[in-house]
Amino acid sequence: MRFLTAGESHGPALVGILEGLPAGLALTSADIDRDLARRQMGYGRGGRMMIERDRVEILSGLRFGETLGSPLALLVRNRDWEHWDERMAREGPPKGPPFTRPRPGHADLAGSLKYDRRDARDILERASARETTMRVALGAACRVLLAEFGITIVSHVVSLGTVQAREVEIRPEMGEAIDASPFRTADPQAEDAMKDAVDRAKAEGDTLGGIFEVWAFGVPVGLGSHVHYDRRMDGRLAQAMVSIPAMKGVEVGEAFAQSRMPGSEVHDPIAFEPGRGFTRPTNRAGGLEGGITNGAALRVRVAMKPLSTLRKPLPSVDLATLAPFEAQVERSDVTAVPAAGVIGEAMMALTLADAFLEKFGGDSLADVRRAFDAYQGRMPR
Ligand code: EPS
Repeated sequence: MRFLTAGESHGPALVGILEGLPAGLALTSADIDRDLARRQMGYGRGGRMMIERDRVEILSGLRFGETLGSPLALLVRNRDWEHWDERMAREGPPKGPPFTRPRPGHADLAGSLKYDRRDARDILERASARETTMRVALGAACRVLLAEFGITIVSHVVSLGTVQAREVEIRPEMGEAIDASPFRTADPQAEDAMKDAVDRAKAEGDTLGGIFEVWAFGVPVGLGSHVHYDRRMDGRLAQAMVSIPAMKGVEVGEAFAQSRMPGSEVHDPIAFEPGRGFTRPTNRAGGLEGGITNGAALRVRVAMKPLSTLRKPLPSVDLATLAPFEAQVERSDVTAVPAAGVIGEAMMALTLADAFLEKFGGDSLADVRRAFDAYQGRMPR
């Protein structure tokens, strides 16, 4: 399976192509719109989220509600385009002032130097996290495939700024309850402190980062492989997660805490229960051993830096004059950690679906199911 996305934040639309889904999968635009709406939620977003109402248009790959095995092509229009059609015109002379004061922490400066652009808007329009809309749309289609095989993906916010949610056991059916929280936290008691932190950061013209966690339940043993570096599932998930704009760190399970513990307290003892097969009373490994899924739930944590667009800007240097200035102020969000968890789910879905089809791949859903059932049938029980 492979996918491509394209689109600028204030261009007419975002587009994506997902190639490799089997034929015969029941899929609706509502399946995709649900995740698009979830990505728009969360306390701390800015004015843009009041404008956009992300809805997918399915252009190809689907007929009478079933996938055809041909590329799935999706389109999401940017409603804000009507305010930007002149400044983002695809043809004709430039209109409007260029963006010349790069924001520290954003792609503005490195991108402008690399691509030899005088107007950093040429860079920031694509570096914008608006791009993740299409990842979420494509990931939603993968989520539908995974659900056919009993795999459920759930995310939640672990911390926002310095506010830490209490440790709560996450279960597959908790997705809706987590979505009901404006911070997408599984600990409602943390919400007031999170709101205070966002309100304070907003009043100070500042931004907040945080940590979210993505779980995948019902994952079979054997996705990914130990045999080569680029087939290891932990490496693939880390790449997928840190590729989300503003993500700077990732851990499988509780890797950083475990680095300070003795091995005897870190590794999960193995048991065998007739009828259930191999089991583990604990899941400290986060569902991965040797780069292979081990049948336990996958657990990945991702650290997001505070957004780099600050209303109280940091020192910067003008690209045109090379004189010191304060960075340009753009409309932005105070925090987007709750939405980032939804994007993390999409990257989990895209990565898992890819590995799942590598292992059980067939041209039709029925072929995939036969391969899956035969494999499960040979597992010791
Ligand atoms: C973003 C800035 C804001 C965010 C945007 C990412 O957009 P705007 O510049 O239009 O105010 O709202 O995120 C989205 C549009 C989105 O859909 O997530 C940035 O600079 O990265």
